[in-house]
Amino acid sequence: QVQRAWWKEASVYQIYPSSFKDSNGDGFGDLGGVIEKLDYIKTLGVDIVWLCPVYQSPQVDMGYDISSYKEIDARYGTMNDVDELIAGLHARGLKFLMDLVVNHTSDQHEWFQQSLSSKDNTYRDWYIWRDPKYDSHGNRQPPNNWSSYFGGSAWEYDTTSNQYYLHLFDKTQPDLNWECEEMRSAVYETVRWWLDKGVDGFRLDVINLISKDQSFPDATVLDANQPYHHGCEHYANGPRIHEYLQELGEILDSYNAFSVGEMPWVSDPEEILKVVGYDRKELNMIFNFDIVDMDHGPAGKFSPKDWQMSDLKSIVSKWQTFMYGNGGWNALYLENHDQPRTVSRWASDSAEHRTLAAKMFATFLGLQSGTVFLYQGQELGMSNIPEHWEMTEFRDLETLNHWDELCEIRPDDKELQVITKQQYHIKSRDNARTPMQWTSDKHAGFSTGDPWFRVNDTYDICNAASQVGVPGSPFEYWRAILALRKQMLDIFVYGDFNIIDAEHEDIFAYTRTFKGHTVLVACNFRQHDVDWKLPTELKLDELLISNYKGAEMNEGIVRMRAFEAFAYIQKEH
Ligand code: TEU
Repeated sequence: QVQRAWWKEASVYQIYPSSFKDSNGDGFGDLGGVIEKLDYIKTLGVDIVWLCPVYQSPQVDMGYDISSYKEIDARYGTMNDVDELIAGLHARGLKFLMDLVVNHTSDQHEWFQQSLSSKDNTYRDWYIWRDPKYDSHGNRQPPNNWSSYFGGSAWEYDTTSNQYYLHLFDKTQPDLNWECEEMRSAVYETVRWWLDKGVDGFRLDVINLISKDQSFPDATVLDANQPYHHGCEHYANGPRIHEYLQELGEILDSYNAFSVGEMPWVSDPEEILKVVGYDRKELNMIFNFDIVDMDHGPAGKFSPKDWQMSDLKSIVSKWQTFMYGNGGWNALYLENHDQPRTVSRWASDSAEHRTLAAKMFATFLGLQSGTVFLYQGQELGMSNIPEHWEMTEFRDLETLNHWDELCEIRPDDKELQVITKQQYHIKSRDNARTPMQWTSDKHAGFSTGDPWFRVNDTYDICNAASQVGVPGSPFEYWRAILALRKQMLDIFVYGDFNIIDAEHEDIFAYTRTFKGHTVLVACNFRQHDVDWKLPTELKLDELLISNYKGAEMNEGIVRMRAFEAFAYIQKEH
């Protein structure tokens, strides 16, 4: 018997504020814009809104570099706007999640400025400082060989103190030292401060990276041509992670708050169960990266790799079954502000197939076991930035740093440059960050000014105004999926999950079962018809939802049309 909890029954809508809605015409989305669109969000049928960081920030990494935890960046508005937003959400029965980034701060944060100022400042120990190493020629080297996720070494040298500080992300994002008790207290105090303000919970940025192996060992060298290496084995779910998460979890639990932790580079479900196990009181759920890393090639995210249906099936099956059977819980997602658009990445964004594919993915994801996360624009079937856009249109530091490094290291390798550019068009984070498409008016109704990031060319055919209330639209389809979860909580939230026809290369099918009731969900991931032999124990009895009019069946064979998806409930026979 699975434990019931309100956060298991909820669905979440994620807002990337810069690109959501601009209310003052400066070209950046803002809090006023979010407030304007609360009824839209309510109509969709979600229960919780997760807002990406709006804290004061130099915006080197779009707000994931926080310079003050208790101030709002002027780009987004004021603290009054936050209060108004919380009140507006609560008045509609919606809950509010802040995005909390406490693995690192901005280098402009007062804590870091103090820490940097001298070796004996009381804040020195709030960040991770280490002495240089020296090679056999006496040349100064960083303390170890770890790479930063945004390029180069993970260590930055400070001449004044002759020490390096650690930054797993950009050099303007120094890592906090969780070994330091005063620092932890300050973080916990911040968490309480926001909860007291009326925030209902947090999405915790890279929260599994906070505990590092204190001997800071070198990373294993997988590619000897690279100067720096992925050191995650020494800090992803590191030595003291559960201790810290229990301290944090105790506070969250005392407020009955919602928590979802971002947890890259850990795929061991036993380890994750220690975080999300119902009785562990660490976090409610985490984002794992197995699906979204499926098409990352051997040389990293921006190298090509074809994914196989069998990969997807074993990943989904693993998490669904393991968590269900062991008192854990899943966060279900395909998109967020770091991931490209699903229709373009794994299906088709052609005029003919885009909306079918969007609805197929809604069926695939939305009827699984877990809490559903929808990212702004996903409910409209928004697609990646168009192929003809040049490098000058890209904005994200991850892509831009990667490109600069590539051009520097391999200036003459034109072929690699072409391949890599294609990969940006498939996987760059920028694909998710183009402004929200509200209408077919100028700038897609996102802003009256010049948008900070170019609006996707598709806005005339893909926008909210042409979808809300329009039968057959991706928006209305998502709305129906979320409503179905609510109407049939026992099956869709608490029911058992089973993969059907596990070997099939084209059809992703599963059942959800609760106390003798079974729903069959089937999705054709291909752009063409697939004849699927319905397993004999299953029947197409009563149609719950489909992106076509219902299945076409002949003598036990279902002809599944391009990107067709459906759910049927079985009658008792
Ligand atoms: O992301 C961390 C992360 O692990 C990756 O998804 C990262 O964004 C990148 O795509 C690796 O290829 C979180 C935030 O979601 C991201 O926006 C921030 O840039 C990052 O942490 C640093 O705070």
